[in-house]
Amino acid sequence: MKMQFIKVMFLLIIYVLSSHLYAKTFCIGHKNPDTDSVVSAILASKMYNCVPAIAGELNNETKFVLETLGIEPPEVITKHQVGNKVILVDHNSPTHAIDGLIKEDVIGIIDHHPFSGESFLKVGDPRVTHQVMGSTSTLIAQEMKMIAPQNAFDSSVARLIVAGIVSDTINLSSNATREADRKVLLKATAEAHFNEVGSRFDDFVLEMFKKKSDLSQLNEAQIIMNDWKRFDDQKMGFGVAQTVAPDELLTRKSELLLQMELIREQEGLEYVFFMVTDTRSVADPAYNKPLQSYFLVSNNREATMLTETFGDAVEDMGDNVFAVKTGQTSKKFNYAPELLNQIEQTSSHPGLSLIIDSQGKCANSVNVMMMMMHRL
Ligand SMILES: [Mn+2]
Repeated sequence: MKMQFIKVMFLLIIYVLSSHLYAKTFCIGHKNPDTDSVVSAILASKMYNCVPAIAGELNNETKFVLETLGIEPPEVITKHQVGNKVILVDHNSPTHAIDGLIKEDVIGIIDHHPFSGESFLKVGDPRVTHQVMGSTSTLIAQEMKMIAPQNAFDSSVARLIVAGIVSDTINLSSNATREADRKVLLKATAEAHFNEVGSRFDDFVLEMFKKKSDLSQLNEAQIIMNDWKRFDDQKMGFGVAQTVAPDELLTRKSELLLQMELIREQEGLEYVFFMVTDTRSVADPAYNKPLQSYFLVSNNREATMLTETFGDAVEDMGDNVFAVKTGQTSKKFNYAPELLNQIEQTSSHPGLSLIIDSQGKCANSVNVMMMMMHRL
């Protein structure tokens, strides 16, 4: 109870600070914004009197969410102006934040990702709200309830909360899901009144999954970097595509593999991972495969690292596809930290050696190099 009082007081202080002291305060999500990060920025803006902002273009899923709910997309900011203040939502470190951001201008962080040494503020700092759970939207929804426990969510706020949680937790199927996510989603769904926007919860969720899966307008580099994080310390890049139609995506495998090598080159990375999560079972109960993540592997370096990290759980499915059968789906809580940990412990990187040979399109490394050079 006492902790709760302190927390409420802290939230009020941040509110007052953000509304009076500074010329402009933004609540902003991470680069390559996803639905949770955009929704969190909008929700935070309602609590802290800050301007909601996003650090890049909206993806298909988020566009659908905002259009359906009749909500204006937040302002896009890609470069920080020193002097403006920011509350970071859904991220905590410079690698994932807008360019030019300095620690002195960060007045708060609300995030569910793990914190590392490079984070702008530390867990335990009163300006930080951090809890391990499935989405930042859950975290902010909890804070809203803390301030006004007896009030129902405004229906438009409730719909946003639903979208943020459903997106980040794969509708509560991801192993990153916590009890808090279930509780808040239940409450928000009851208060969302989807009929007011001509929809139903189930249809809305299904359409979100379909929109997330629609990668047809993107080229292969954009697909890999659509949901992408860099981890500078270990020179690792990690992209994810969640799709209800993995077979459709795999028809573009040769080009995806090639692009992974190009990205390694262009971004100066040692490791490039691209994970495809088959979410069809969530959208289609008759589908007989479980929620499962696969890695597309273009190079022996990643193949070796996957095997060293996940051991017997790794299955080489052939043709550059590796399944990791740990039952996990979460990049931020499982795959990224475990791979980073393993890379850190590896004294020298295994040599680069291309294993792209699917469909004879890039039959040998000379061909691949020629194709790469052609594209540069
Ligand atoms: Mn998130």
